[in-house]
Order: sequence, then C-alpha cells, then structure tokens
Amino acid sequence: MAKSIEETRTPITKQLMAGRGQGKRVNRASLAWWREARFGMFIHWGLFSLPAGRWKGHEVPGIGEWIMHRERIPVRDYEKLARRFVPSRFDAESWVLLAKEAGMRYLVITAKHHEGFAMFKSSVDAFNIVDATPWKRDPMAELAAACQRHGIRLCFYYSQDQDWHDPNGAWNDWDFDESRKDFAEYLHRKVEPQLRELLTQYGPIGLIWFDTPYTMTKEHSAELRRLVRRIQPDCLVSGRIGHDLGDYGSLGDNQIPVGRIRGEYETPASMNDTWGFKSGDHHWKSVPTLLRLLVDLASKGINYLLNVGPTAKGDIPRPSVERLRALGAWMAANGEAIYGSSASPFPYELPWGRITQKPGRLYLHFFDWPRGEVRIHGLRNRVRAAYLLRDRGHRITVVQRHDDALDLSVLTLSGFGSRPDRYVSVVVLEIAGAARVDPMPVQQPDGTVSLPAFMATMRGPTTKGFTISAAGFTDEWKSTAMGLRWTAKVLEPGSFAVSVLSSGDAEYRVEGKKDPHRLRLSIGGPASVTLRFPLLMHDRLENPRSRYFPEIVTHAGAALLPRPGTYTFKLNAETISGRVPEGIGISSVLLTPVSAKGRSVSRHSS
Ligand code: JFZ
Repeated sequence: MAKSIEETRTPITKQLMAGRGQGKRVNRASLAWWREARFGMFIHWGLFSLPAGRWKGHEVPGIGEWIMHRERIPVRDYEKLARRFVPSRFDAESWVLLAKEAGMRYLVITAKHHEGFAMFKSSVDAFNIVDATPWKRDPMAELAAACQRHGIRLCFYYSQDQDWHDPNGAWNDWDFDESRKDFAEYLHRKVEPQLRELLTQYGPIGLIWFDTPYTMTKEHSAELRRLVRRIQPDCLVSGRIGHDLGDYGSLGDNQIPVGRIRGEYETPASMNDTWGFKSGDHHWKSVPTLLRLLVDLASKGINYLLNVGPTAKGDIPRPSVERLRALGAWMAANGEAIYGSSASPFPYELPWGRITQKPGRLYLHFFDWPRGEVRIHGLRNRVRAAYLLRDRGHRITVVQRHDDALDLSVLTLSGFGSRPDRYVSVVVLEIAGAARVDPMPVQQPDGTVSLPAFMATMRGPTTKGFTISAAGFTDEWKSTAMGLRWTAKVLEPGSFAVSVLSSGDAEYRVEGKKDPHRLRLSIGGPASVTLRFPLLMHDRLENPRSRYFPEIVTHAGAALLPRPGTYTFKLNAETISGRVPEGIGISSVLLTPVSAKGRSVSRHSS
C-alpha cells in the first residue's frame, strides 16, 4: 500500500492532483500578503537531519526526510535519534535574517514531517523536541520571535496524513497493520490538538502547509480547514489539505507550467536533490538557474518557495547561504519587478526571457541581454517610455508599427547598451492603459511557432474529464474523438520542422515504444498539410523548467507554410495505445524554421 516517493513523482498529471487548490471558499483577502510576497523560504528540519541520508553505514537513495520510510526503520530505533538531537548552533535570528537578506517575505518550516516528530513543544504527544531531546528548547518559539522582529511571516508545514510514528497515522506498514488503522482516531487525538497548539502558541501564522493527503476523506480535510479557520481566520491552508479545499495549489518540486495558469499557485523548490539535509548531496542548482526559476514563476503568477535543509547542529549549509545571498543581491536591485507583480499579459513564454507586470508597467526580464534589437509581437498598448530598471536615465528606443494584413502589432526595442545584471536584466515599459495582448499564438521573431495545449480549443467530449492540467499538459485524452485546435499567425513563411512535446512519464518511455499513440496534425489556411506520426520518444529535453520533469520530443515531420497568414492546426488521435493508460499528455506543438543546419528543437534554457 505504501508508495515510494518515486511513485508519487509519476505520472505528472496525477501528482498534481495532490496539490490542487482553490476550493469555493478561498480566503481571498488573506491571500493578499502571499500574492504580494512571491518569494518564501521553505525549511525542512527534523530528526531526519541527523542521519543526513546515511543509515547503518550506507548512503540511502532518495530525499533525506524519507529515510525512515525508505529503510523501514522501526519506530523504536528511530525514536532513539531524539536523544542525540542537540542543535547547539541553532540561531533563529540568523535564519530569519538570511531569509530577509534573500528577499523572501515568508518562511514555512516543518513543524511535523512524515516522521511524526513535533519540532515544537507539544503537550499532546511526548515525541517532540522539548520533551524527547536533551536540548529541550522550542525552536518555533524562537523563530516566531525573530520573524516578528524582522517582518517575516511565519508559516508551518504539518504532515496531517502520513505519520510513520503513530499507530493510526498513514503509511507505516512495517510497524503497524494498515488494515487495523483508525485514521480518525489519529486525526482527533494528535493532528487537531497539535494544530491547535501551533495556532495558539506562536502568534499569527501565515499559512499551514498541509501535505500528501492521500488517505483522507473530504470530511477530514474539511474538518481541518474549519479548525484552522476558527482559531486563526486569516491563516491560509495549502492545496495539499486535499479535496480542493486549499486556498491555493502547490506544484511539484521545481515545476514550472508551460505558460500562465488560472488560479493561485506556489512551486516548492529544492536547491539540490533533497529537502531534508543529506550530507552526500552536492548536486546544487546554480544561481542563474534558481534566479531564472524565480522570474519564470513570477511571470506565470506563481510563488516560489525555495528550500533549505539545515543540519542537525542547526546550520544552513554553506552552498545554500551563498545562493540565497546572490538571489538577495538581485532582489535588492530588481525586487520592484517581482513583489506584488502579476503574471505576464502574454499567456506564453517569449524566447529571450519573461515578463511580469504592474498597473501601467511591464517588466521585461532578459535572460539573454540583446545585442541589437528585440521585436515583440502582439502587444496592443502604446508604449510611453522604456528604460532600465536599474538606471532610469538609460532610455531604450521604442518603435511601434502595425501589420494591417495580419492585424499584428510589432514593437521594436533597441539601444540596450551593456548588460546591467549578470543573469537577468530588467527593462521597464511604461504603457498606456491595462496591458492588452493578441490572444492567438503568433510566430516569434526567431521564426518559431509554438502552439501550447493550454491555448488550444479543446474538441470532443470534455465531460469525460479531458482537460489541461495546471502544469499545461493534456489530461484524460483517451479517445479519438478528442483533439486540440489552434489558429496562429505566421509572418515569415517557409519550411518548418514540426515536433510535439509531451510529459516524460516513466511508463510512457518504456511501454510507449512497443505500441505508441498515433496522432494526426492537419494544417489549414493558406496551405493544407497533414502529418501522421507515432508519439515516439526521439529526444528528451533537458528540461529547462526542472530536472525532475523530463519532456519527450517527438519529431512529427516537416511542413511548408508558403505564405504569411493565419493558419489553423488540428491535432487528433488516430489510435490511442492500450499500453499507456494515462492517455496522451502533450504540452505543445512546436514549429521550428528549417535552417541550413536542418531540423532542430530549441527552447529557451536556463
Ligand atoms: C512532499 C513530501 O513527501 C516531501 O518529503 C517534501 O516535504 C515535499 C515538499 O512534499 O512530496 C511531494 C508531494 C507531492 C508532490 C511532490 C512531492 N506533487 O504532488 O508533485
């Protein structure tokens, strides 16, 4: 019954369900601070920090805080860790100051993770940091005081469903008999009283980050929501409370949707490959990767909850500190473009970087600083002024024209000079009125035409659950009656290589080879072309969004689009493979102009 974390990682569309948020009674007014913040610190700290990924002399694979589950460590043995847990170097002040220096506005710390150990003083259960360790301090009280001093919102992660220490908690099947568990008993005896402690002992709490609601009934989730609401009406609850009862949704680790998404989301992100400290994990993401993730997420209206895993002594690892300081230096100069910003008015990604906005202003975040000019297609507002965010005196030259045949606005920017920031440099556009953008996909100045699934019109029986997931993939596409349809503007005609991007579920990579889905792309308009192709894996994109969610590239063939104009693209299934039960999970169709180099798939990488 218990699943490994690897299983919880796939398939992509299913795992998102764990984080889906937004019930009908969302705490809208209380979301205001969270939307303004955009950037928070996640802290995974617990008894698991002590073995740090090693058990009985060997390195344990997987994420560090799962060591007890992974090794099936008996409760009696695991409990002994508490006697050695003495974080003598813990300093709440320095953690909170680091978050502040990084430009983070809230902090979410594991008050109780799946191991069941309360990292706070609890009179409900003796398995807590004050009663079970020689250290005897309550770090949550110290963090609460430091957060108050420095204007950081304190929030708690609380594993309400999995509790491997409790006979009636979920997912410990090595000590306890799953068939005899009384989950409600655990909920009422431990979870609810501990939540009451967390909501009464530490002042105002920004949110409770519930997680992995795999065995809870809707009534259980509703009960927890009511409890939080009753004690602290302004405290938010994460989407992983289950059953769509959260105030916002959570995506997967480092996961970035392909475009703008509806609703409120947050992406929790690890800096290496673990949440809880692992002494052997040195696979750190680079500063530009982390920074571009922050910007990419903000451009889609998503919060970034970046994790640190302190050691059992209480130190935040050096590589994390260095990275946070670098992000903080960028935020100090460019924070205006992040805090309180909203998603880009463009629903899709632009080739050179990302956009955020505030009323009357667009912030262009360049990942690649332009040498010559940059063209932007489809912005309908008049641009009043353009300048560097870091230097308002440095004006950018603006030319705007309208292509009447295609009904397309073309904005050309030039005079960029030298790059103001190393990894991401921001240009401000002051625009007249609320931002307005062509709703239709349009060929980009680099010649590519990208048709994201989330911009398609969905055809067929949508009642059967056919939908686009929050991350931007088709879900429940299991019938040949279902399909996608786009219209797109093409300015520079020619030959194109056509490819399809789909989600890299492990099952698909193995099983899909033998009996792939078969698709048909029909192009209409100034030309009529039909491509029929199997959804095979020809390439795997080193996913610029996240190392954890690979995307599969299928080469579908070539198409000649002979004239400028508006084309239609219809994607249908000719056969659905019985070997891939999750159906067709595509994120986009991509047309790349064929250069002398032949076909190529490129996507902006960070
Ligand atoms: C969960 C925990 O199991 C893990 O230990 C860590 O705390 C992480 C932040 O959250 O892991 C998940 C749960 C759900 C998804 C991904 C990781 N998901 O839905 O993509």
